[in-house]
Amino acid sequence: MRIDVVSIFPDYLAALDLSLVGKARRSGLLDLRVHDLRDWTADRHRTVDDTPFGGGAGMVMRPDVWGAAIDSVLGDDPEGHLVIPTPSGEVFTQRHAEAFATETHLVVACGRYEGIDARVAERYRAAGRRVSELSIGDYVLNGGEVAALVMVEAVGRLLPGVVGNPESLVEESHGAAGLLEYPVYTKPPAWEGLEIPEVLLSGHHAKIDRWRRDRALERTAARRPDMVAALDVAGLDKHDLRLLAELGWHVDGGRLRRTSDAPEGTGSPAPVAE
Ligand code: JB8
Repeated sequence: MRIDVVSIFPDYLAALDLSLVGKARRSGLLDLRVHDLRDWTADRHRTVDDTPFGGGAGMVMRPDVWGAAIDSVLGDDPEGHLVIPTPSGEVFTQRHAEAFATETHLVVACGRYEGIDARVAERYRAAGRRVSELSIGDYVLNGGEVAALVMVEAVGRLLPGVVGNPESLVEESHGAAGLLEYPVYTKPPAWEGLEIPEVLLSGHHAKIDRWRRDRALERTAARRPDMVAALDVAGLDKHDLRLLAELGWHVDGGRLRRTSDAPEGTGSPAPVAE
């Protein structure tokens, strides 16, 4: 797979030489190219921004400079998919990462200031390109570079051959099960007066699997009630449903719903209003 990242701070992407993604690049599984947007400026000052039409604070990135950069890195590849990190985008999830990992060519356009002139996304969509405007979460960064790092790492680790043991991709949080991961432990078995759960030493694999699933359900109910509400009831067994009932969730119209007066989040009762 090829990924081009275009930025006015290409050094921000230096971390992609490291670790798993760096190894994928060196092995040839990932052809990752980082570019300086200013290489496509036409003036002596290498200007990439200007004042916003309609007024307002800050500066907006010029569409002509971005158009030249994007045309150049897309070349004649009809499959190139334009990805624009922006706090106004839809939220980037593991589902996006999985879909992107099946593609041949992504071009990630990292904006700064108040963002990129809206005609850039419009122009490539009008030309029949795939264009995805994506946010990595509900907070605001100073530019798209950190979001690009997140997306490249999330996609890169899913490319065939990149993660040594593909089984480690199966059970993880935000996978198909729709649950957070269970807690994990290693040596020493006693540390600072804390012991590991005894069942993990039992060698009883069915019991360990059940214990892990219970902990995953508890964590998900406490931390991510939105994920519990989105669970496919058909994928739950009677033990799951009994535990979820204890945690304040019941099946209603084929979906999980919070039982009224159920314990909130951490499992402690909701505070009573004064
Ligand atoms: C200017 O918060 B973000 C983000 C913020 C940005 C730009 C891109 C992404 C461009 N500010 O994900």
